[in-house]
Parts: sequence; structure tokens; C-alpha cells
Amino acid sequence: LIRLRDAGHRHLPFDGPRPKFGAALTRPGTSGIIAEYKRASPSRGDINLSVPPLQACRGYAEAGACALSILTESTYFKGSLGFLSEVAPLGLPLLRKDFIIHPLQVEATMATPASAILLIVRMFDDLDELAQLHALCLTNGLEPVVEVFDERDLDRAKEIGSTIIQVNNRDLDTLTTDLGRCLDMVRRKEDGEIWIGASGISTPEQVSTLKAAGLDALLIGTALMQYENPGQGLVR
Ligand code: IGP
Repeated sequence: LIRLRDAGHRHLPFDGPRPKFGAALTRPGTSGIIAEYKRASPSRGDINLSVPPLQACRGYAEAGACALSILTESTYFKGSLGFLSEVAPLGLPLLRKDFIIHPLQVEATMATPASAILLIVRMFDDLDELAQLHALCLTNGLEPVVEVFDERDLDRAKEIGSTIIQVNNRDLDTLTTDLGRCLDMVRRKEDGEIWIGASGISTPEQVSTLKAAGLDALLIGTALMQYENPGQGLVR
């Protein structure tokens, strides 16, 4: 059971700028790289607990990342909602990465400078619940990024009208990654959709292959966070 850590109190919405996330991924000349701040993960344990969010993300920004993904989940990823405000001064669009299942979590996200929020199709048995959260994000001006793992997830994402689709290459049971998942699924990309490939990406060759296959943007975490200064892992 996922505790609603954010749900304890009411929040005032953040009223500063929320740069557009989807637009940043498709703007002409963009690197199309979403760099992730992830201190730990279930598959890797501790990855980098020493680099503070602002230092890591400043490096990402300087190396040309077009957006940032920030793990805010505390138990498995050692994240924090506060990281979003820490890195907001960099001016890049921020994606809140967490396990979102309840409207109060969307409300809590509105109190942060996040532009986008991850909704994982697998977390919902009831498609209506996902559709309602998706709609709630849109009404609040938060861009929902809908994560799919297989064809059935993708059917469901399309059914609710998702326009930003993230394919997770990681098998949630074995925690292994297979880039073939992105390559297969992107064949179902339609006009008006923005597609993100995520997990297990670590080389410039993989980036080129995935982009050539039609993915608009690629999300990279572990391969960058392994560096003492994670921005070093991104070559302009
Ligand atoms: C990043 P990697 O292999 O580059 O560290 O993967 C990202 O895809 C991964 O953190 C992720 C994730 C998630 C984390 C994808 N979907 C959902 C938490 C919840």
C-alpha cells in the first residue's frame, strides 16, 4: 500500500512560472534529453547520495538537457517533493516522478513548480480513475506524462486521450531493461503525440537509434547519476 505522504495538509498553488514540458521536448534544435535526478532506486540501491539536486541539475542544464525529471518518492528512490523547488531556478520544465494515485497528490504537486507529472497506467485497475486524474492534471495546467509498459497499457493510454506517452523499458517484475520495448511500441505513435523513451539508456548510440525510430525525447537517470557530477555524463 502506498501511503499518501503528500496528503496531510492543504497547499497553496505555486504561482511562479511553469515552463511548458511537452513543447520543450519537440522544439526545433532541442537535445530531446530529459535528465533525471535519482539518488537511489529499487534496482540499483544507492546511486549517488552526495550530489545535491541543484548541483546535479545545473550540470544537466549546462550540458543541454531540455527538461528535468525529479524523483520525489522517498522510500525507494530517496527523493523529496522539496527537490522541485530547489531546482526550479534553473528555468527548465520539471517532471514530478512518483507513484501518483490520488487527487490530493495532484493538489500537492500544484504547490510545487513542476510542469508535468507522471501517471503510470499499471497503477490503475480502474481506467476511470486514471482518466479522472489525467483530467484533473489538465484542468490544473499540469501536463500528464502517461507511462506505458506494454501494448495493453498503450491501448489504455490512448483510450483516455494521452498526448505525452512514456514507454518504460524496464520490466517491473524482473527490473531488467530492454530498449526493444520502445522500438516496438513507437510504431503505434500517432500525429499529435509526444513520445518519451525511458530506462536503461546509457550510450549516445542508443540515443541516436531511439530517436531515429521516432521517439521525441529520451529520459536518462542512472547512467548520469553514477557520475560524481552527473552533468559530466551528458555530452553536448
Ligand atoms: C530512468 P534509468 O535506467 O535511466 O535510471 O531510468 C527512468 O526511466 C526511471 O527512473 C523510471 C521511473 C519510472 C522511476 C521510469 N519510470 C516510474 C520511478 C517510477
